[in-house]
Amino acid sequence: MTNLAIAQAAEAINSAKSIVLSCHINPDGDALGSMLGLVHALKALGKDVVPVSHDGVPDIYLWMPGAEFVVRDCDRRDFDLAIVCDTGTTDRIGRAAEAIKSAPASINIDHHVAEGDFGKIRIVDTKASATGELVYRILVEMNTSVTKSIAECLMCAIITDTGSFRYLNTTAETFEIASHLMKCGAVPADISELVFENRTLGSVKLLGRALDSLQLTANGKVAWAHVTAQDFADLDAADAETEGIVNHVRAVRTAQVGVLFREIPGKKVRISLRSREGFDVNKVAQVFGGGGHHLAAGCSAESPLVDAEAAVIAEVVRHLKQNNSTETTDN
Ligand SMILES: [Mn+2]
Repeated sequence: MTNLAIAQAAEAINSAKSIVLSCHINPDGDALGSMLGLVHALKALGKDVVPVSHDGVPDIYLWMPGAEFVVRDCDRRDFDLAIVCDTGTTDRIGRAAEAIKSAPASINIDHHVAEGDFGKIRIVDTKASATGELVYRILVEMNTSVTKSIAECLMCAIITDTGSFRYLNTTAETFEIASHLMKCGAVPADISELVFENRTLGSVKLLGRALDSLQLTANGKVAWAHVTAQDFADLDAADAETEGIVNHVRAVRTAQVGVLFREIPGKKVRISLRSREGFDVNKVAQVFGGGGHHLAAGCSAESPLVDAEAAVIAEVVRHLKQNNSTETTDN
């Protein structure tokens, strides 16, 4: 990504009258925060703006300023410009795809590793901690005044994707941007509480079930756990309520990789992978048709839970062995 692309994006936004925006399915704080941060800026410019999220706005993000503008579907095909946040492919935006594809101009704003090639203008930087950082850079280019609403949306994007500034993707620039957002009215403590300490009872109990199932393999280097369809039924909980559980799995001292399996009714298994520096979980996720980042990735499998577990853990162990043999050769 270049400064030229940012200038082109600002130009495309300035010349468009109607703009459709979208983000990936099962949206997280970064997907929604970056999309809504833009929405506020575009509305202030008098643009006709429609943000579309296939899965709407999950409960824990409903406080976000502008959440009320988000629609789950859009029949219009008359937009001048389409903007997709936090994914590079229209395969991951669900029902928004047709409206997005119909616009003559398009911008992709993303930080995922090689996730597609959507967008005539591509603001893609895998070193950005969050898509929200890239949105911030565009707003600066546009001389947008960062209102409290914009600041809260972008702060939420950064807080969620950096695990509250703890993950390796956090850079000096992340703090510089966050510092400015705070001066513009976003309070990180409030946002953290709204996002991380705002769990349903079912969600906290699911954490208990998952941790109870935790197992170690490969001399403790791989920690893995699951939530079964029975757990979801017993606790009347949904898959969205498993968010963040995988981080507890990886927290085991010896674990280089943490994996959480969720058995979704209908025989589908969703898998989240987290690693420490030195192990690229994106490579494992890609083997199963998924993707993400080096330290955080996901995929799914259409097989019974035990089979999905066996296949994914075997692949993780295989990559672990490969890593170790590369290290030995390098020495
Ligand atoms: Mn993101």
